[in-house]
This record gives sequence, C-alpha cells and structure tokens, in this order.
Amino acid sequence: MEIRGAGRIARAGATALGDFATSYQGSSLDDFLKDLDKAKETILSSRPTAVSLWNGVHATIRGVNEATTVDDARALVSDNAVAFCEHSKKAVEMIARIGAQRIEDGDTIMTHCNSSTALGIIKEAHRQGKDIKVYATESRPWRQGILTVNDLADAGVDITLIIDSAVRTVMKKTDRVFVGADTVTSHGALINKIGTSHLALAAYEARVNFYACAETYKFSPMTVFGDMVAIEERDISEVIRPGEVRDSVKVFNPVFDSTPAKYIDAIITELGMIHPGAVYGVLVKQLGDDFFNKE
Ligand code: RI2
Repeated sequence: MEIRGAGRIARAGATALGDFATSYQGSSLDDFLKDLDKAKETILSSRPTAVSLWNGVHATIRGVNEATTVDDARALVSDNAVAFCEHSKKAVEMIARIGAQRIEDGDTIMTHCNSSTALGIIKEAHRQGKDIKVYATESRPWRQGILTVNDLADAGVDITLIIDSAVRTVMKKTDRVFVGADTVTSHGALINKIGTSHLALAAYEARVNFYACAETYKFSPMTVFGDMVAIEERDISEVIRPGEVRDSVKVFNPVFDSTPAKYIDAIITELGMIHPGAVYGVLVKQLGDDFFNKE
C-alpha cells in the first residue's frame, strides 16, 4: 500500500526489474535468467489483482531469452523498463486529453478511490477552463478519497468529499462518472476498487454516463482464455480495531469488485474511447498471432 494506483504499481514493478538488471553483478547468463525469474515472481506476488503489474513486468522481460550475453540481457531489461514507464506516462496524458472532451461546461462529476488516470481527465477539463464540480467517495477502508480530494483541491477544482454510502443520493445530481481500472477483462468487465460497481449501478439507474479510464496495459490477456481475475482480500485489521467486535464475528475485506460491461458506457484508453465489447479485439491485436498459437 506504499505505492497506490494500478499504473504506478506497474511502473514500480518495471522499474524494480530494470534496477535489478542494471545492478546485477554475475557473469553467467543462465544465472541471470534464473534470478530474473525469481525477481519477477516476487514482484508479481505483491499485488494479485492489477494486471497492469503483470503486463508491465512482462513488457520489461520481453525478448530476454534471445539475448546471447549477460550484458545484452541486462541492457535489454533495463531499456524495456524505461520504455514501458515512458509509454505508461504518455498513455495517461493521452487519456486525459481524450477524456476531457467528454466533459461539458457546468458538469457535475463523480469519481471513486484514487485513480491518477481519472483525475488526469478531470484536471485537464478544469485546465481547459470548464466550470465543473466533483464529488469524490471516501473509499473505505484505506480512505484513498482523501488523496483525491486534496489533489483536486490543489488543482483548484470545486471538490466535495462524500461517504461511500452517499453514492446513490448524490448520483441524482451527477452528470458523469469517471473511475480508474486495475484490470479490464476481455469481456469488457471492469475490476476496480471495491465499491466501483455500486457507482456503476447507481449511474445506470439514474441514466448517468459511466466511464472507465484505462490504459490498454490494464487489459488482461489471461481472460481471453476464460481465466478469472483473482480478487485480493486484505487483513481484517483494515476494517476493525482490536477487541471492537465479538470473537465470533467474521470480517470479509475484499479489495476490488467487478462491474459488468453492460453498466459501462465506454472505456477511455490511449487509443481513444472504445465500447467495452471492443476490448477482446484490442487484446488480440496487441498480443499478436504468436500468443494464440503457442503449443
Ligand atoms: P490509476 C487503485 O487501486 C484504484 O482502484 C484505482 O481506480 C486504480 O488503482 C487505478 O489507478 P490500487 O491498485 O492507475 O491502488 O488510474 O489498490 O492511478
């Protein structure tokens, strides 16, 4: 929880592998590849839900098995890490410009948790001089909404903090919802911070546009083959204080939830706005024939 946001987590994973390669002291290519694999597994196990981490790590090690010397392998991993981080930051900037076009002067917007991608859109619209008002959820239990409201306040945006259970009430005066993404499945379902699906349902009921803001490295290749996304559960100490509830009380603390594609009006990506039904096509194009023809 020291690094927050699926994009930042992906860049941190890629950078860690790049640093590992740069500082590697050994001279055996075989040993380097084995140690790199261990480092990769350690990084991936840190956050099971956000596929951005998986994609960032795999973009960083791409082609390393074809290297013929340890120095070439180290340089490749290091260069790949830098390239992934640059691509990631550019994608977030591009999404800010594309998404800001969806915001009209006078709009009231709702957001959830703390997504740098969604906030980039809101700040860009404000920078363009659009008169907007934003409601941000508290996002229990970690209260990342506090980061969101302070970030938007610093940018000069008219921002109001609401508790999570106020979402349906406030949706009545909302024009659009922008949320981030930890993972998007090949069916266009959005996996994002717990509570996101409540915003989507309330928006659907109130006929408010609901947008997921996601760089395409948040699209999950594994879901093409039907794999389910693992939803991380965290410790109950995030929810209750010691001794607060009877010993027999169980506490369930899932960190993310899934919003079905039918509740999502569009996914705003660096390639443009796409319908959730288009995710499979984007994934197939990005992964290429080799991915599907592996024996
Ligand atoms: P950006 C965050 O979760 C939130 O769920 C947010 O919507 C998502 O990551 C994407 O954030 P966590 O991974 O990449 O920090 O848009 O638990 O910053």
